[in-house]
Amino acid sequence: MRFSSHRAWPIVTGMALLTASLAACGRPAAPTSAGPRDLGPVSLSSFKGGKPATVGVPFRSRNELSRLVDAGLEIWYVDQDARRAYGQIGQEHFSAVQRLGAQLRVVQAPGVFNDFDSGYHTYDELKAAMADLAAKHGDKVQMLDIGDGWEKTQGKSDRDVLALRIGKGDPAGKPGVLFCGNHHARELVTPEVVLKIAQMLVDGYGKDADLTNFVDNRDIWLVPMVNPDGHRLASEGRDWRKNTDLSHGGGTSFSGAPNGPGVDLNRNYGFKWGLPGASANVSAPTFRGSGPFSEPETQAIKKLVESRKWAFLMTYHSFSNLILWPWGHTDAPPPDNRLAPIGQKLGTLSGYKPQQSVKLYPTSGDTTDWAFGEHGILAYTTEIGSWGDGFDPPYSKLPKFWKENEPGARLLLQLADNPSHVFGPEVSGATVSAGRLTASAAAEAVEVEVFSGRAGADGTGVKAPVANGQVALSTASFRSANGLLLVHARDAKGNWGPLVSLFNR
Ligand code: 0X9
Ligand code: ZN
Repeated sequence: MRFSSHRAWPIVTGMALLTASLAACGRPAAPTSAGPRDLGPVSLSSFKGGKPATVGVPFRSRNELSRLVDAGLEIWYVDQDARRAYGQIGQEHFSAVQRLGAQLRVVQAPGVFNDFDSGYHTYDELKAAMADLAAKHGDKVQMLDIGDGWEKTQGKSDRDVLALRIGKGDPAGKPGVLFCGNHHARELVTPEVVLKIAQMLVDGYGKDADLTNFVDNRDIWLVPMVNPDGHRLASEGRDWRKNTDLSHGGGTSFSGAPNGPGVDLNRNYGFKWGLPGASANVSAPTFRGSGPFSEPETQAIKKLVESRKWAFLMTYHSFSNLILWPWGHTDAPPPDNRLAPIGQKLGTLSGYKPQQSVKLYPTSGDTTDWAFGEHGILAYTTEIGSWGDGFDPPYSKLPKFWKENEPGARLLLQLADNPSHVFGPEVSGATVSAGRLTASAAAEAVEVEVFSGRAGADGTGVKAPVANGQVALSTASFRSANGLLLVHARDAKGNWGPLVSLFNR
């Protein structure tokens, strides 16, 4: 049974609960510092029915890890402290990895493969849910077709890369924020989380002051399913990662998943494309494509990104509970001092580990290196879920993943009008009562300022001093159509902090 498409949060039936708890019992424990359970050395008999083996492998250096990836090891999880990588290897790559001298061990596979729980949206259901949001909230939500899946370009199927654009009024000049999901087909949680952001925004409009500010004063784009053709295979229970482009070779069969034809969309972006950290082998799970942006799906994102200016891009993946930022292709620190501190905040809010992405393993041609390297967009990857969750956790875990990721999505929307606000002091507990705004401010705050309706340039608002961490000011003179007040604090060095919204009522 599938739940009706417009209801992304199905009422959990008794049966679904029972299934979820059974699944939870059968799931192997998340890796401890000792890692997933060791099941012995890898041999040819580890590839049961020609299927890839789940493996662990020690490595000494990042370059060594890179060489293993180039030889066909697909990494899912890296234990940096123990210097062990865990993932999957297909039989066809086994000898190449062995030739590098790697000590491959079979380990307990992650998660329970649920074969696409009925709560997850198929492409058709997602499209219907997006259309429904646009139909019900036409004043603030638009659904747009931003490009084709590869199959559509061949007349083989009809799947598009679909986007929601959320914002009220003329978007010109408003800060742009882009959220993407599902570059990798089997990472099932990721389109759901992006759809949840859209639902949060429309549900909270007029009720939650921050969300009202975001809808009124941001140009928010959501592309929940960048890889709709691949997702179809995943929704049929296949362990698929890439798109389904057959034009580069690699055969026509998807039964050797995740090896086989298709391009890794997260290696196909045109910045430092072709450097180590992506495979030139068509059948490998990290095949980079025949050239930068060889795929219609990445072309769709390129066209969208190049259509306006953006403050942030967030792309959701699974799994490993990580927050990652550029660079992924080099150890060099990224030339923007805001990337790391905002990434650290995202880490604190989600409970995930924040790090520069190359520290996980090197990649070239990924979304965030391109968005940042080519366009200066502050771009992040979030890897949702633990080893125990795998790529296909029970749908009943969605509320947990949303709880972990909602605050980070809000942070990016909040900072979008000036990401440097990450360096300033925070304001908390702001309320308006009987015509007076009161709030607390971080210890280093010396002054606050208030804007009405939408934020102005730093330093141009109505000022009030901070005394003993407290602020009080009359709101009688503030009037705006949306009833919003926006308040933030400044430290003695002149750094203004993030703007907090509240209703002047
Ligand atoms: O390898 C990827 O594309 C991402 N991980 S996943 O398991 N979802 O496939 C991570 C990309 C981030 N970039 C780097 N680690 N350099
Ligand atoms: Zn991924």
